[in-house]
Amino acid sequence: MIIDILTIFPGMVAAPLRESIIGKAIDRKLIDVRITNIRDFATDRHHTTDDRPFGGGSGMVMKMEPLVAAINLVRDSDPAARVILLSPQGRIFTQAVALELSRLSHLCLVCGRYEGVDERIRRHYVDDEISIGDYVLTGGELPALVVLDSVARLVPGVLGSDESITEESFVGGLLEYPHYTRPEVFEGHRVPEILLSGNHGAIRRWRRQQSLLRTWQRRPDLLKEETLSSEDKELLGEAIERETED
Ligand code: 4GX
Repeated sequence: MIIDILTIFPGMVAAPLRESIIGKAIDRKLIDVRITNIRDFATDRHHTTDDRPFGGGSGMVMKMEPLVAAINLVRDSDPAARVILLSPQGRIFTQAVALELSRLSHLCLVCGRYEGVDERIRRHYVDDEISIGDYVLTGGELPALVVLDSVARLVPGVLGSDESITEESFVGGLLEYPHYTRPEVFEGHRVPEILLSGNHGAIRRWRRQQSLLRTWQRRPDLLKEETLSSEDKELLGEAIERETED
């Protein structure tokens, strides 16, 4: 998969991509990340990338010309590239969207700054607009990294067997069960006895029950989506009863 990132702060996206699993995926050529400085496409003496808004008011708007030149270079190289603008006005990014994007051969992530981009960019030069959530950031660079990270880990081969893809449990609508590792007792805090029992059937049931209980407690909105089996309903009922005892 090819992922282009168009930004006026290339250093901000380059550094995190060298680390960890994504860095390794790039080294292994499983993903090809290309970072383009939009400023390189500005043709004026000061390499200007922003301008004052028509109609007046405070704040600046990204200029059309350099941004369109950068987008066109990507499109000309590959008409199949999906050009995505990161913006608070986009559709909300979820695991389902990550899965959708991971099946594409080429993404082009456009990072806006200032008050945003000229409306004609959105309307005529991008294919998709994505928001990573309802809060305001200073630019699209961190959202682009969020999208890249979650999409890249779904590309076959990027995760090793030790970091297997567990989001079926998330796409499927439930939160993860609690995890423990050694030591068995830490400052008096014990690991749940059942995990040490060696009874794999009982462990599987306990984990499912914990997932159900957690989702019910913390994200009841997710539970509504999930159609629970009769065993799930029993497990959840029992856990809720235990929680609300005395
Ligand atoms: N999820 N921001 C983008 C500038 C901007 C505004 C409009 C294009 C169009 C954000 C988010 C986010 C702040 C990044 C405004 N660029 N992006 N920036 N939340 O808050 O994606």
